[in-house]
Amino acid sequence: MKNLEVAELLRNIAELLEIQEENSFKIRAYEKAALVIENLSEDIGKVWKEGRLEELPGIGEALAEKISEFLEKGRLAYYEKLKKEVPIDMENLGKIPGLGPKTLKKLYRALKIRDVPSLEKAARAGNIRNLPGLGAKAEENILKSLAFSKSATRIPLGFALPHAEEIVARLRPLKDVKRIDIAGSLRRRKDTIGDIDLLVASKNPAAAIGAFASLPLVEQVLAKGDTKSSVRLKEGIQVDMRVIDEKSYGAALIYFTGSKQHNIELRKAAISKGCKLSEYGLFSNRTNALIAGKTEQDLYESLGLPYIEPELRENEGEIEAARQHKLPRLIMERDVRGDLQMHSTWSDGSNTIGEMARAAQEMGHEYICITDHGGNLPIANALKGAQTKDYLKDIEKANNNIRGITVLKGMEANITKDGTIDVPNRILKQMDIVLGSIHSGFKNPKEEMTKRITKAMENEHVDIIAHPTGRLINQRPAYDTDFDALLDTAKSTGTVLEINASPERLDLDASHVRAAVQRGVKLSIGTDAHTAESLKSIRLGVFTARRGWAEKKDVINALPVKGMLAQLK
Ligand code: DGT
Ligand code: CA
Ligand code: CA
Ligand code: ZN
Repeated sequence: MKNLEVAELLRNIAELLEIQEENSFKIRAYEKAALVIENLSEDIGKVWKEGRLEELPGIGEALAEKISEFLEKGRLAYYEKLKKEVPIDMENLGKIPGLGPKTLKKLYRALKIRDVPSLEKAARAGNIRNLPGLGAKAEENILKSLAFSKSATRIPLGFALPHAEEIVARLRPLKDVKRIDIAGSLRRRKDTIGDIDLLVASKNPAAAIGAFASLPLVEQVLAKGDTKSSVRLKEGIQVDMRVIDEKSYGAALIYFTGSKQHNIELRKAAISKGCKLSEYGLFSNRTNALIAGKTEQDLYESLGLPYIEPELRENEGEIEAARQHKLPRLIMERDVRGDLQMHSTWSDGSNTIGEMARAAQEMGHEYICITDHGGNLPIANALKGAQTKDYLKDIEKANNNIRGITVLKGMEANITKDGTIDVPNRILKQMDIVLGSIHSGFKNPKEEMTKRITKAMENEHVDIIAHPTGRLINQRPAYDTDFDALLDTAKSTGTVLEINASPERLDLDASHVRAAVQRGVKLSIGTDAHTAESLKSIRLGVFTARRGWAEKKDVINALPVKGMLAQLK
């Protein structure tokens, strides 16, 4: 789909027009169209081919013509002309979070900043803090944003995992592969990964490596040695594979799972016991004998520790907790009994309520909550007040007709700029679950964002704050909030915070989950699925919960339906 590309084009045009101080109606028209297309659930290419561009809200003849030209030719003459007129590299500077055209214009006038390198140079040199209206805080934010843009080359967990699993599934049956596991940050279920690491036990490393390097998914073999190889997949991801003898497999799995910091701490623990730890095993200093190495359990045990789950291995207190036998009993995929956020054809989803419910029932869910968009969100085809009755009837119908699953009535309502909910209480009241979420105004100052969300939490109808930080992995950083204040209000109002399991969100992230768990704030896991297929991403939410040290008791949808509903306001 070219939707994001077209949205970016329109947004770039809006920014260029703003720098040129064009008429604000014109600028807003481009911005609005960008938002519409970004949130469109169908392929813009398809809409164009079917001649329906002008049916989209906010897209008139002139815009439709420009979008057509871009889709047809891959470029837009009007945009190229604008770019030539403006000496600033908006395409790249505009991608840096928090840098709007107004700021860029200032930076250009004062410091001749026209591209990313000149921006970085000026920020590092401390030249930005002295500009009127910018200051030290702005300079710091610019440096942070530059770091964010650089880290955006990492691969989202939900994209990498299926590729790794496919490789494992192809190699596992081979006779030269005795054991195989995903290792590295992917095994730790980090939200983004640098590369995929695989570990194999084999008596014939050459054969295992040969099979790996000739997999159909492989685009290029980057390195091929006796016991290790690196390849690049057609999807652009690098995969490192290491082959090791079975007697060292557990030690190697610990070593290559990492994190590096966790390993360093384990090595210290080994030294204090008069031993040496490497990827080959735990050895006695005195006799050089192998003490443990075949399994991870043996090895942790020999270090005087219980087994530590991979998601916890970040050297963030897990070794200390293990020593004191205070490790959490992490929630598991099978503990989750339902999915608390999804959309249907009643708003911007692609499947009917019945199709969503059937797919969820097949996955083994005991219940789901349909949470179509309500309120003032034309881009997501939000439900109008008058549709509520039929919407709820449709949910009831699915609930009655589909056996083995409870279908709950829900709505995802917007938190407006001042923190009110843009759906009337008489409608909210009819729902089993109301999600409150932010879909606009992401760049408001910290105090305002915090106020918006805490005010929404104080609404007696809002049960869950959906995607509470608004981050989109690699695309948009979390909006600025006082997260401790959010936790305080969540706690005092009994509002649940969502772990949005959608592969591009994972919001809350692990560190926020951990803070919520410590504060005793309850969590929910929801896929935010817009298709039946994406219901499967529920596991990404569970992984994130686990990385945040969450137990079954912390997550409301690990409860049976009655108990879960009893946890709400
Ligand atoms: P990534 O790929 O950037 O998301 O992060 P990781 O953790 O997967 O790191 P990677 O792929 O460089 O290496 C995989 C694991 O191998 C890492 O988690 C720990 C281990 N490892 C790599 N280099 C070192 C090292 O220099 N010292 C120690 N102790 N372990 C290492
Ligand atoms: Ca890695
Ligand atoms: Ca690696
Ligand atoms: Zn949403």
